[in-house]
Amino acid sequence: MRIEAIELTQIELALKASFETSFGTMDRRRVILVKVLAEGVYGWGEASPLNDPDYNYESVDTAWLILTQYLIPRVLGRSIERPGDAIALYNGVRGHYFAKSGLENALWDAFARAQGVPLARLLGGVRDRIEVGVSIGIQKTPGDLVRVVEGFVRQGYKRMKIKIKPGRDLGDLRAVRRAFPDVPVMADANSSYTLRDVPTFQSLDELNLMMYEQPLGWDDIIDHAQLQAAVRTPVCLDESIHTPDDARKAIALNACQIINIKVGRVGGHQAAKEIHDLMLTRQLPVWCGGMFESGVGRAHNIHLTTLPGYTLPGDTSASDRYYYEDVVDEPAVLNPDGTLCVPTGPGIGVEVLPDRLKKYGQRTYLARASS
Ligand code: OSB
Ligand code: MG
Repeated sequence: MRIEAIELTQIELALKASFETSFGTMDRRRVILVKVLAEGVYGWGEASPLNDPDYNYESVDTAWLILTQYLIPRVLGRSIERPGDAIALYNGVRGHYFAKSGLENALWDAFARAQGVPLARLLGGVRDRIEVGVSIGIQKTPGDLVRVVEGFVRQGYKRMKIKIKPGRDLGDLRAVRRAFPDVPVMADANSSYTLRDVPTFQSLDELNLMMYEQPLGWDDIIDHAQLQAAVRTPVCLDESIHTPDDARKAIALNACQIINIKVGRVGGHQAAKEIHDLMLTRQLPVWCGGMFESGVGRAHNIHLTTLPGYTLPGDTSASDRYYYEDVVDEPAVLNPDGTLCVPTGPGIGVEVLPDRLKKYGQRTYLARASS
């Protein structure tokens, strides 16, 4: 398939409720939508680093720069046989996986559309619905948190992920546990603790949480192994896993028992699949993380989650949990049993609405191959 044109649109959507984590508060979400045109078909991807470089080193502006200056010039006019072949064309560009995933995932969508099959089929998916949970930001008080959790439990979400930071951990999680003794609950620290906090995690062990997500350094796997050896609750890595090699090393060191796979953080579906396959052969569970994606990235997450190793509910909540209005038709809607349906049309199975791109677009870029 020859890559003939690539179009970028940066959009900005207002969040229904601001989202506080250990690294800051977010009210508006900017992402870059990537459209690829190739031999009569198109495909959509989404580059979704955070607005600012506070989750990892990428931001929306660095992704725009890397896409326009380094990735697009390397793939434009080139022919590839499989979507993952694009990686070899820009492998010389180190890191910047969110930028790369926007491009690679647009190619996955285009290949699936060209074959007339849902992306899930191309990826090797085995489910037509996926179980989902919700990620809940730090609230003003533990009482407020319990009320927010209650709302999501009522809607049917399968597990509650609570953001924590030093000083906002035991009190908040004990309050949630007291109110909901049987609901699956986990905690995400976004790298806000150090090994000095091991006793805090040993105390949290009493609450029977599903896992501690990324408690320590954003690029660490050594200290996490020390923490895992000191606690009963499984450690799950998010920020630290950028490549299949990172996953292999983390497992070899016993730094975690679970991995949160974010397709953007690892550069696209090819690497996400390799990490999934590695974990499956080790009989270790994975789940699909999220980055407050728009409808394009959300659809990619949903198709990815159909692979057999995604045995824990992911962070891909319904569209109305984040935004008043999405940029795609149909938006993802929560079923009463806490699942999302996998779109059945070709590719990602949702269509980007041109009027919404106009309404929420901030800048565009178009590059065409010379014929
Ligand atoms: O650490 O998983 C995270 C959102 C933005 C950046 C990092 C994270 C998150 C979430 C929310 O937890 C996931 C989602 O609902 O899309
Ligand atoms: Mg996380």
